[in-house]
Amino acid sequence: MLNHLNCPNSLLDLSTPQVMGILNVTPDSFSDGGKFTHFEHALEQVERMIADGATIIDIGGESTRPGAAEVNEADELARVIPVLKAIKQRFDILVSIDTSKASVMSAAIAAGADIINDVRALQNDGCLAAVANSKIPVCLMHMQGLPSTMQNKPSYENVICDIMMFFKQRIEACVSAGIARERIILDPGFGFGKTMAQNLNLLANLSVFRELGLPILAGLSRKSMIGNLLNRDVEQRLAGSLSTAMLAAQQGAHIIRVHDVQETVDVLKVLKAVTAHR
Ligand code: 8Y4
Repeated sequence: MLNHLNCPNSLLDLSTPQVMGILNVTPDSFSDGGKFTHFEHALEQVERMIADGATIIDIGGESTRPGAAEVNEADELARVIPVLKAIKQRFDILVSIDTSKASVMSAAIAAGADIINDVRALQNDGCLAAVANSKIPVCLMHMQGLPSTMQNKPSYENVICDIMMFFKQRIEACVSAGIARERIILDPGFGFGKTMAQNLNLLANLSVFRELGLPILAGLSRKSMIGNLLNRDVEQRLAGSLSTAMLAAQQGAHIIRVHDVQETVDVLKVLKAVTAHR
């Protein structure tokens, strides 16, 4: 039913799950030790992710891991915009910008961003208007609480129903602000204010969100739920991450956000080959 996402300058095929490669440009990112803050290294990383089969590159200049400090606007702009411009100049690839600040959204849109990825689902001041003033799609992610405190006693009546209600409210807010429904991607926000049981429940029931008829994005790569489940440090979570990618895709996720692009693309090829024989 959902066959593509309409980005103004190109159509993203969603008939088969797509891989979004993570490019971190935060100096304190504990996953990559900060080495990608260097511009040239960031571009090499992008080139490799494209060669490995990523169709979207997600650039984040604000660390949203639990307990992370907030980043000021000037630093975030300085980290994200030059990398965005260089990628759009050198490569034919969709770029999403992971930000919750209206000023960064507007600057990124002006610099050629294809998608806004907001873990706060456009709830900060000016964000609805910033996206409404463009033609590009937006990913609305669910988070309970804020990164500094979100893992301290997350609580839901029913995690699936509560997130479904949140999606319906945010879709309505977007449509009222002038963001067409066709421009919206939904993401339940694995690890963002959720216990292990709530994350597992979400992954087991991800297909429920298909009833909203919008593309679904899932981000589980290297997250704590995998580390805690398997008792693995962050650099030893590849097998766990790949299994969650397979599960999410099998439940109908359209976009999988990952660090390990080559391995995830292989996993999705296997799924696609088998699905063709159903
Ligand atoms: C190791 C490396 C352990 C990274 C944890 C992490 C999502 C997202 C993030 C997501 C969407 C992260 C920006 C958290 N997660 N955006 N962003 N969906 N749409 N942690 O799940 O990757 S940052």
